[in-house]
Amino acid sequence: MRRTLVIMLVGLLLLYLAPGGLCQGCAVNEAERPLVRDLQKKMIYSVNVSAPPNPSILLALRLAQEHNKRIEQDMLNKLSQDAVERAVASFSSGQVALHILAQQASCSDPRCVSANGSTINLVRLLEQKFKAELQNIAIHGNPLTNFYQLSLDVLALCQLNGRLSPASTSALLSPGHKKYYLGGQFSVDTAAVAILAHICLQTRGQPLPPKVYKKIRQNVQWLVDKILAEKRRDGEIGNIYSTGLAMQALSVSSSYQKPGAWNCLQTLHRVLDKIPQGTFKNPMAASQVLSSLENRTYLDVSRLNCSMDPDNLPLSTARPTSPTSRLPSIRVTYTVADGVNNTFNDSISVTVTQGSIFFKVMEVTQDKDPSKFSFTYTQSSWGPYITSVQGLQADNNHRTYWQLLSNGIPLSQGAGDYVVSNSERLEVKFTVY
Ligand code: CBY
Repeated sequence: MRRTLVIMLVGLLLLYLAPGGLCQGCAVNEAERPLVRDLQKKMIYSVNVSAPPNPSILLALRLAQEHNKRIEQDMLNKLSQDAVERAVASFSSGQVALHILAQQASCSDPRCVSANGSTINLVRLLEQKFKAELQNIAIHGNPLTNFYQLSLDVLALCQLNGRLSPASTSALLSPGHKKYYLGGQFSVDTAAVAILAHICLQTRGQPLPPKVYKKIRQNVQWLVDKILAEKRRDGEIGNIYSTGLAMQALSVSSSYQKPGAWNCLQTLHRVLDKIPQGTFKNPMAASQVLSSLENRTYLDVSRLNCSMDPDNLPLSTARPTSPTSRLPSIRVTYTVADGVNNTFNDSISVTVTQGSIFFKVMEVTQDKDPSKFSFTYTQSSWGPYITSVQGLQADNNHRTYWQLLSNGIPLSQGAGDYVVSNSERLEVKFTVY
């Protein structure tokens, strides 16, 4: 009797210490499934006819366990149409990569995407866009976009057996401050996607020459250690918005971690706890966290079998609407400042209704005093991205951007999501990253 007990305890201990630790079984249980369903529905309802379709959303829905086939097919058609119409001229390399992954996850061939009588080869297009990124690095020292997108590019090219040299790729994604740090802060998001890209290189295609194999292992070890160093006591890794990607990366790199280095279930529960608080109401945020809740990663897209999918996510036709009520006013101060050359620093106090977002404050002040507070923005997949204030433009080649702050602390949400509070000191500051 005692022997059986001892064997059972040893067994449990071994399970705990096994590579990946508690992560075997690090997915939601049936009781938690409604939270995942909630995220899926939010993503589906967020689809807006006037905004471009978002490949990250379809990618995440395809990696989920429950499906609504009609909606997924509809999204795929819209993405194909968008790719045919806009990809060559206006997609960044990372956008092409995400479109490729979304197509592959839908069991559709990214080399042959058709809509309205036209066809495009997204893999060839990505090869060209990736080349342009490398040329920009050679000329300006920076890619056209950033190392997050370069990692997405490598991941997509690797998964689709596109043209890619493992030797130069491992040099490209090797440790480096300018690659993996944004404004002095280690970018967990970037490192996470880089890990997925490296693991793909390790496991796909021809066996690697020993030197390249070693280099890849060194890169991954550095990236894993850096990510683990960003782990917080509450289970978040980086911040809550990088945690989903970090979970994907750590779950495919368990052989690089010391036993017990990461408690996957703690992180999973931290994320689940945040869902009812509306933390992932931005559909892009939801898309980046969903797959980790199902214990899936972007490396799984090539393994999906679409014909086996259940069609078991029914949706009510009525979209949820938020109640409208009269809200009290609040007062905030708003500052715009050139923190790079110190050419201007202007402040104003404004009144907005309670529950207003940062972007609203910017619009109200622009109307009040356009000479000081005029700004421009572009619509990104995350929402409005501020590109200039008082005519001063953010410039990727100079690594400048408009940083959002509250009471002197950089925000972890964009202008379209961050809800402001009474007597808050808001600032938009020209900064180098
Ligand atoms: N996607 C990309 O190219 C973006 C990659 C990313 C690392 C991204 C975060 C990570 C992700 N998971 O998607 C990223 N941000 C980058 C690279 C950048 C830089 C963009 C310029 C470039 N080189 O391409 C830059 C300028 C440093 C940057 N992010 C700025 C900002 C601020 C935007 C302010 C503005 N001008 O509107 C802001 C708001 C930070 C601030 N306080 O000013 C910001 N980023 C935030 C908060 C975020 C997070 C968004 C979270 C949220 N809920 O809204 C982020 C997830 C993300 C998007 N940035 Co950047 C990081 C995080 O907090 N975990 C590829 C494309 C195809 O989709």
